[in-house]
Amino acid sequence: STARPGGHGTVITVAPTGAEHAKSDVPNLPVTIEELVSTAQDCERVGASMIHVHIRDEDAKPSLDPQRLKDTVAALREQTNLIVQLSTGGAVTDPEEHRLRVLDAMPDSASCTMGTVNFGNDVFMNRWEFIVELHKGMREREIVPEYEIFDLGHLAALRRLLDEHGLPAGGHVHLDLVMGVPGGMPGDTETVVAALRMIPEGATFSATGVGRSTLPVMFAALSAGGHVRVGMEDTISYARGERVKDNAQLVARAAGIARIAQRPPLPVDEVRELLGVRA
Ligand code: KMH
Ligand code: ZN
Repeated sequence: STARPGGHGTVITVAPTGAEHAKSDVPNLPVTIEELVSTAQDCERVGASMIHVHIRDEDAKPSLDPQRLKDTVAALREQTNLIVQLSTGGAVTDPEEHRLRVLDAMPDSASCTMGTVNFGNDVFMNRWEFIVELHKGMREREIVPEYEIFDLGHLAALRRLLDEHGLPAGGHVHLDLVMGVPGGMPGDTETVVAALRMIPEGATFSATGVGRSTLPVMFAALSAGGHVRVGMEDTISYARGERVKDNAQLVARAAGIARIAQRPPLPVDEVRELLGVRA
């Protein structure tokens, strides 16, 4: 992956909101379109090139409302230069048809989770046929997928998907290792190394460590040539006993670590080229 456009730089994705934290528990979580845009701008300024978006409704509850998704994509496109990635994962309770409909909001990119996984006390359901529908739906719309890998078996499923159904829009494969979810793979160096052997040839990968695995996963991913995803979807604690101030604080820390690793944050236009996302 290091010989591709983008050289040795790092793609920093911010996942500012997610579907799991309640606004009442985490008051600084961005939930309105205005809060999301302002967070996105702050994160862009300190080194993010892509934003992984979950939206919330008027009551700050997770939502997949089609009009609100379209308005969010439009607002982020108008007011930032970030690559806009919508979550098709939604919340664990979202039905498949609502998750598929996310693609009609026409983001630059969308997530595609590569298998079912226990998710804390819940089950995050991703049937094979649903995965195939998402993959094809994205290709028809020229949306670039980011394959979400919660467990090592999901990498075997990704190989099967590419073998049976071909490459995604843009011709490049990018995936994200989501590590440390209770029920999924652990967030540690050994597991990053195990994943490396199963990542398809020529693919790029980022990694995100949930909760206290945030920093170990970031260091392991950077040293293995990977990219990073950070944000309050995955981490609300900055250090032991210290809450995250805002998403930009997490992006700024990742950018600093990436620079120290001689893997500086990549500008958005280079990331578009790297991932095959249209300008
Ligand atoms: N909220 C999780 C159940 C994704 O965005 O694609 C799923 C998730 C993955 O966050
Ligand atoms: Zn997500």
